[in-house]
Amino acid sequence: MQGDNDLLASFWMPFTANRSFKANPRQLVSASGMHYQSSDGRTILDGTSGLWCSNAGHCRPEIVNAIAKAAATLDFAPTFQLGHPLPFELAQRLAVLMPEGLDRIFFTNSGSESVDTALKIALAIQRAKGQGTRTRLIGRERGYHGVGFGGISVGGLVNNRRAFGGGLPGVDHLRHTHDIGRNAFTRGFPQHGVELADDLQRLVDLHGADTIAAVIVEPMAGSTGVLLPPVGYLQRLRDLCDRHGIILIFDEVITAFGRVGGATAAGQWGVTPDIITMAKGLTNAAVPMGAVAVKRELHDAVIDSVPGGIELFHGYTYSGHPLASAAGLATLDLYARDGLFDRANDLAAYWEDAAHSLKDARHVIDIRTIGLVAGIELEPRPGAPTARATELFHACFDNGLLVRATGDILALSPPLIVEKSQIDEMFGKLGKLLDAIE
Ligand code: PXG
Ligand code: PLP
Repeated sequence: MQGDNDLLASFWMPFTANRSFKANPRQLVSASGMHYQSSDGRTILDGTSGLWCSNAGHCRPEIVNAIAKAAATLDFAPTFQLGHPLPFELAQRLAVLMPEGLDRIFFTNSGSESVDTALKIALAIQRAKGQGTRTRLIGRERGYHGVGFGGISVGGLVNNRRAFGGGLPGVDHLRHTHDIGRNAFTRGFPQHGVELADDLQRLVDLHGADTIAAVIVEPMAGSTGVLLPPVGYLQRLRDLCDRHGIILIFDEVITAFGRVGGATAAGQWGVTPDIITMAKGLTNAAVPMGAVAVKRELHDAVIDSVPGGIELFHGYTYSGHPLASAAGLATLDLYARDGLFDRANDLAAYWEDAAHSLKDARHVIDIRTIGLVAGIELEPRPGAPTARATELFHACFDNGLLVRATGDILALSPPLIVEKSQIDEMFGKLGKLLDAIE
């Protein structure tokens, strides 16, 4: 017999301990602004913008109405060899937010698709420029680039890789930049570690620049625990890529749309890559959508390399979907109208102080913040790594606060509409729960 009488059985949940969830389910049933409502009737303060994505807060009427209107006007139209107005408008608006030069936009449905798209575009660019021997892709340890085969190949998380075979051939990795020994409790960017960018030079020396197509990094590694780039690191990567003809991709699925105080980390931190991947905050997560921004001359190289017909054999049925495009336009309007990127900047110092108030709390071995994101690293419980953070995640939820736990790190990334009193509430609760947990 198909199906099951047990309502929870059929949904194979993503990145979830399915058995323990289904034994003790925690469900969210509605949301508004800074809060979720749980199925047992409690109000939960959203310390993580869902999964780093609802940057303008939940169920904003402007976005809801735009989606409803789009659904009733043009529910779907192909973008293969046909068009409809909304994605053109959104691409043009998005281009304005990108760093100078990156004004050609490809639409996807997620961060993972954006990453695979960016990697494929990088390969196509090299080939179009007569550099077809450049097929090698470089990622970084502790990088998270989603779950497509491209993304897990350049990604640097063993759990996301080991069950799934060898991945793409010819991939290599830079070392990660996380160094608590030298950088613990630094405010802002860590002082130590710029030399780790020279790993790219080592890979050039090892493999030959003429085999390397692209390097992809998160400007700030989000999901592996808020790992900030050492001072000078991103610029040095940029310089090495320029010297060796390597395409630099910034994966800004988390950092774009205000998280670090600007439209992109690239713009905010003054280092311009060749390609930027985005998703999440693009539509405030109200409809799935991702995007890839590409430097105009690199885009043109691909277009001009083909005498006629389709230039890039790539695209998704839902690239530029009407509902997603409408949600994106309404979201960008909200960010601009409410000045939410500036708000993140204005609140950053308060946020940093609030996070660092936990410096002497039990178990805490490092605190890192930038913009409206914080990583709080805990001493692993002896013999039970990750258990402490996982228990804290559950304890926070039971006490009305949503945080993320990754390894032994707690990550907070609230909607950019957060109030100071809610920041106090978040770190106040965390402090008490840290005290209470073993
Ligand atoms: N790149 C980066 C930098 C990401 O953070 C992806 C790609 C993949 O995006 P999609 O939309 O395919 O999930 C991400 C996603 C967490 C967490 O708990 C982080 C992500 C997703 C889910 C959970 O830190 N990042
Ligand atoms: N699989 C099959 C059989 C398909 O026909 C398609 C698209 O037409 C896909 C996968 C890809 O789906 P999407 O374009 O939504 O990524």
